[in-house]
Amino acid sequence: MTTTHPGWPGDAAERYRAAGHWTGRTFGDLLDIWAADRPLRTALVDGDRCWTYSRLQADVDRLAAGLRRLGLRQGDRVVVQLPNRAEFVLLWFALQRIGAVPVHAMPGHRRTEIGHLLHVSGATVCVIPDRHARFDYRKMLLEVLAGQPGGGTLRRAIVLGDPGNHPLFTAFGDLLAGTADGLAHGSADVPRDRPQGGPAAGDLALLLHSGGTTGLPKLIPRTHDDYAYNARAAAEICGLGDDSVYLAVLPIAFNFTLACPGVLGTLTAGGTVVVSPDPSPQTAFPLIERERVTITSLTPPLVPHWMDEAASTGADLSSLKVLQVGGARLPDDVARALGPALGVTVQQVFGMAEGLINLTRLDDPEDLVCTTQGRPISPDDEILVVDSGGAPVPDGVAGELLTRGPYTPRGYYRAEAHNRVAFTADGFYRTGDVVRVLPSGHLVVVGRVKDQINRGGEKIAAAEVEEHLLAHPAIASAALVGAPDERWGERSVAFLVSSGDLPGTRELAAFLKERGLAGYKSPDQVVEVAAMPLTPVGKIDKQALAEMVPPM
Ligand code: OOB
Repeated sequence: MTTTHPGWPGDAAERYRAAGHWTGRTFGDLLDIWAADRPLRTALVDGDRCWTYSRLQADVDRLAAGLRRLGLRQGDRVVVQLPNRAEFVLLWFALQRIGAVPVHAMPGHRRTEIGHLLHVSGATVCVIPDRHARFDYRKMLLEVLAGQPGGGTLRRAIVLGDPGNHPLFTAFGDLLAGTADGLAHGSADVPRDRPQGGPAAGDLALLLHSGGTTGLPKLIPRTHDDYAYNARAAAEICGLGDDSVYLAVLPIAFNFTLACPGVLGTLTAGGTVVVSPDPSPQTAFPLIERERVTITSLTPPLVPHWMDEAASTGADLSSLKVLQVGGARLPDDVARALGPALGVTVQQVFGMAEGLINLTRLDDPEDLVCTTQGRPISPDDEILVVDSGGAPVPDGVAGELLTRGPYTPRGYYRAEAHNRVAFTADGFYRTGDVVRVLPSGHLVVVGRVKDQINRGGEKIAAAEVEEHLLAHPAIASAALVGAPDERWGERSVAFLVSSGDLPGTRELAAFLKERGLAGYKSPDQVVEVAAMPLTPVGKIDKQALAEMVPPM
């Protein structure tokens, strides 16, 4: 037990080591092994910039040296909010080299989410782009700081692009060039700066944020040992090798894109990672053609766009062999149509930042691929399916999925009270997902018991949004529920009891934006009710509300 989060018990850790899952290597060690093994192979491509494994290692070392000169030390947390650029990968490994811990933020996160991540993690440094998708991240960060009495723990922000002239900001480019902050002893060809010591494989490697159910999202502590195994196991199942080319279209900060097998799995296998600046097929298809991409991953709402574009353009997608889809439920009929439409093998991915990853296998029969969300990637993933009283259900019956295993941490970061609810006494994580297990071990996701809306892969914690809605002067009571939706799979519907002139959907979105909430959390639909339906114990009856949603 560390002070910030519970670790795996000694006997479990011993088993995971003995089984060869945990290898005792940090991500810094791995980068060195890869660079020695295949120095001249291409590791990373972003537009017309390209890194061999050896150049990747050299740039990571230079960046790590720059970060150290900035004062970053082992164990420091760093909030990373970068779009899909090669610099994300360089920075991530440079932090690993130092033993500093990236705290993953999504490009869509705004003041509220970033403020929360900084606060919970106690990060001293934040890394942002200057502008991205018509949004100024520097301005946002200054607003976050202005809103933190005492300024919090943040000391420095590294800006990819133009840092402007605020003293908080340092240019990413200067760090890489060794010229940051007038630290003149750095130069473009600094020797490798590798102090003795450094992180151990059991140390914290990164903090992922959970989709959240109650209140604000929790942070998930992932270690070098567990996360490297996650990426390696997924890469093996996907048959990745040194001829694999992975296109990162979803945000690299997303666990799916980074490690399932994604960027890290591809690098583990000796392949090439190509970065796509956005997930549109108009951007991705030319990259697939030019770089001969073999595998990529999508969330379900993107699938129809990719299928439409494939039918209407002459782009050569013949190199693409595997298309992973996950993050939200892929409808069975879409799964069936997708393979033939793109000429690919479809793989369903049911994963979570908390750990457990399920994949359909590339040689699974079509029926399993199209109607299930895969099976666990590790032989040591433990699965329990329980009823509402916590008792195991008979085989094949739906119930809540509980899990523990070699890459599913035993608790959230700095969340002792919540951990007692989110995990069982013997360390199983309560996923909140309702599944059915088939005799083959494949899971079918049939529902959810957590108070969360999955809007096409983006998770919305109802409680968080409700709290913001209640801050509106015209709203007396608020409840957010999900409703089936053609485009998103699920949309968010706000049921509101008014205490004045009730705002419409647009007005509400502007109100929530003003409060610094990420845009995807704004309700898609607003429904006024005179009073909330209540359960026998007097709670808002969300099941009743879900049945009251009018068509949009
Ligand atoms: C992935 O991770 P998170 O942490 O954003 O969300 C996890 C939750 C799961 O508990 C489940 O409720 C839902 O997202 N989910 C799915 C699903 N994949 C995720 N529900 C139905 N079908 C699926 N295929 O979303 C994530 C992490 C790693 C890989 C892939 C997805």
